[in-house]
Amino acid sequence: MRSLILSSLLMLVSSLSAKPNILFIAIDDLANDCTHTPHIDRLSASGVRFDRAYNQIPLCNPSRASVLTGRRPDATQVYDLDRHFRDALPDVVTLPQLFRQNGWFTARVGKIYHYDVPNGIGTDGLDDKPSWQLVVNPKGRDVTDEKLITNPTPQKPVSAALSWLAADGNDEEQTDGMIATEAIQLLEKHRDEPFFLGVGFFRPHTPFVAPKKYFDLHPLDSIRLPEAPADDRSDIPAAAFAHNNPTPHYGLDDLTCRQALQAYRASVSFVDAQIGRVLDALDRLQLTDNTIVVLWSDHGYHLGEHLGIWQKRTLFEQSARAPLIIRAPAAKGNGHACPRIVEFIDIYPTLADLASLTPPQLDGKSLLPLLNDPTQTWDSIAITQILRPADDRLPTQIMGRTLRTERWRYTEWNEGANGLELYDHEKDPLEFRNLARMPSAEASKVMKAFHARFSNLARGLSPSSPVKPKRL
Ligand SMILES: [Ca+2]
Ligand SMILES: [Ca+2]
Repeated sequence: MRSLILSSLLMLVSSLSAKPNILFIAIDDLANDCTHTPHIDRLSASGVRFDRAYNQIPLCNPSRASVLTGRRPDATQVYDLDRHFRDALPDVVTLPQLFRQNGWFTARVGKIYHYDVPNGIGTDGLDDKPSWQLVVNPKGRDVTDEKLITNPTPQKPVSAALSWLAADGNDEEQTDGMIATEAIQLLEKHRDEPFFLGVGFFRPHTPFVAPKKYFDLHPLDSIRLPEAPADDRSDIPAAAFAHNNPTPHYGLDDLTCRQALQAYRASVSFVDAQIGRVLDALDRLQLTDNTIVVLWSDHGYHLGEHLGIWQKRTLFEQSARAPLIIRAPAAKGNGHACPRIVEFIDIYPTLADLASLTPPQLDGKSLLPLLNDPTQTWDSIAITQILRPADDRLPTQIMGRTLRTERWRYTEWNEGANGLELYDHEKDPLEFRNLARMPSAEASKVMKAFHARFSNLARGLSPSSPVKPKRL
């Protein structure tokens, strides 16, 4: 009897000490549909790829602040690049901080919180000290070679332009190659204790810098810009276009845009190879079976859609949606894609749930049921927002909000009837036809119901309750 009690106690202790590791891989400005990414594909094939995951605000700093606090932008009050979430939420417990408080070793290499790219590379950026026990800030020749970078729009800094460099030298001389090397060293050093390791890659954010061999994977004659109807822009509200990039294709010709797209794709393949190195190390060190891997981009990315939108800061599908893969060891859904609507604020509660930690107040919900059954019914909607500062084009500051269900995208720009957008993803997945301009009876009904959900949000209620129209 005594030995039975003792063994039960031992089992309890062993289950309590079962602390899964977290490998938290953040990529800056990764578009949803990329090619030549064998290592991200490998992770997808062994985890759950979320094909309808939406970030809360498609811009580096505010999106990262939202993911890492698990709060919507209206709680963090971070809408732009220069503000820290602790200004509004001084005592918030961040995702890595929760793990740190519960005995995990927490470390960051590269960009997890916001950095100005490329100027902030090698510094702490807009980091959060309570989150980490250790931080590493590599800085490679992509920064020192800045004078070699091609920038076809010299009036814009390389951080905001479609700028690029097919670089000499090997992967490990670039910042992202150094980040993989440092991450592997940390895995080797800390393999025997529970860890939360944030590995944040700076590419494919502009300037699109990658070693030359990655450009060869994407021959220029295979690169085409996305197509759209000639009158696509006629039904899009003015505020829907990013205030800092209102000119189609930056005024660049087709060849220059295709060169930029080639460079972007090369940067993605370069980052993918670095992710492969880290995943290989996880296997080699026999950590794979006890490590949860999360891969995410801070937002999606435009590559010329709608006759010339590039980068981010829009509420269209390409920007509001973003890559998200979660591989939890033993999750029954591994190897499958999840078609359900999820939000980036769900990442924090999911990881807390997987590690049996009690999180503080959060705005999202755990995706654990979807990790085990990715196609199960999931009653959820996604909300994404963006702030447009007042300028010559928009006389007043505007907060645009968009809502996504499995069928619809509905957007309000606070500009009256002309500031509304509704797209039917069953018939129009590229969002060419704005049904809000001449709404049918069905479209009017849908918009009314969705407007009520935004009102809920403004009143501090969950946007999914209590208005629940059937089958929208
Ligand atoms: Ca970004
Ligand atoms: Ca249109």
